[in-house]
Amino acid sequence: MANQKKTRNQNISKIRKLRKEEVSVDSLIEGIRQSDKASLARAITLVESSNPEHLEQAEQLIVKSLALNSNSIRIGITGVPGVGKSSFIEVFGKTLTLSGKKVAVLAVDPTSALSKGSILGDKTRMEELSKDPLAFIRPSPSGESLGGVARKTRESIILCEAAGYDVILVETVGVGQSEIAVHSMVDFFLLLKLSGAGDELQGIKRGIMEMADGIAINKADGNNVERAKLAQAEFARALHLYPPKENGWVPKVFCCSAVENTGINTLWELIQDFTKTMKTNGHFERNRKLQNKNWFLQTVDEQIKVYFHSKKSFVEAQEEMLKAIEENKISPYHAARKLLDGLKEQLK
Ligand SMILES: Nc1nc2c(ncn2[C@@H]2O[C@H](COP(=O)(O)OP(=O)(O)O)[C@@H](O)[C@H]2O)c(=O)[nH]1
Ligand SMILES: [Mg+2]
Repeated sequence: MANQKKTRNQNISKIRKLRKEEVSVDSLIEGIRQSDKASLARAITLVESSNPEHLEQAEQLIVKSLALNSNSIRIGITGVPGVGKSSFIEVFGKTLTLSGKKVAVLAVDPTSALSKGSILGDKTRMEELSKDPLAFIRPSPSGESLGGVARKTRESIILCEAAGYDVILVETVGVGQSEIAVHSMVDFFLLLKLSGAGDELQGIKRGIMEMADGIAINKADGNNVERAKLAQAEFARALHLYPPKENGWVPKVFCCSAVENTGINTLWELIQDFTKTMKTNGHFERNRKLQNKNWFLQTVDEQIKVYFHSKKSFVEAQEEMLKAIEENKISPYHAARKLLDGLKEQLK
């Protein structure tokens, strides 16, 4: 009995807390305009929520945020776990805030729901930045799929921009497909690498060299400096073998160290040079528009899938086909066609 009462009281206090937390979209937008971090954090929580009641509010927040002008630069940072991304962001972020820039740090880590480790790691690695009034740090949204996490992060970028953040840094875990997702939401994509035992290009993920706008050989400090320089030369040579990018940009390689705070200014100059060049030749805007169009198309594809898989008749027809395939009565391709022809009939 006592336990039941306790649970009931807990539930009541939860409901009260939720009610208290409810704030209107307009007051949140006002807070965001004034760059109030608590309002920004709340808005992001709404965007991340899977509660259908929050969906509409989240959409309104995004629409209103998009209407606010922004002149931001979005930078993606990738590299294998342990390469030093978070430490790098701490030092890079501090350099930017010292020059008066407002910096938002977001992360895409679809594994974060499983292992809370990376979030804790980031907090300790970004100790100074997390206390900085000009910086806003938000750990990766949790979500069951990379697609879900990516959507939430994209929308968080828009909210941060509405709150006046000039530089948006998006860290990826550097495993699986998360780089591709982050690459599709940023203007500049930075790859962090370590100098190894000589053959630097071995083991590098396919496609990642083509995605990078800059490559930083990290931890170039102590007795690692020479090796880092050799790696830099090797990467520079390798990059020459790639066909030029459509936007005309030639990716650059440089050495850096978060411990000794070297190479950080080189990167910032590189990014400024990149932004200026891309804005002049029109690729900056073009790329953002292309990203938006791709994002739209991808969402439509996903939603179509979700819609059909939620339909009983579709699931049943699929089961039927699976059974026929199991019994060797139909070829997989034929079965797929038959199933889709049935759908097309229904849509007519
Ligand atoms: N020597 C050296 N160590 C570094 C540097 N940056 C990070 N580290 C160390 O590398 C480890 C991983 O760093 P972290 O920033 O968490 O990497 P992440 O997993 O890519 O975010 C930590 O032990 C850091 O102290 C650097 O510039 N030089
Ligand atoms: Mg990290």
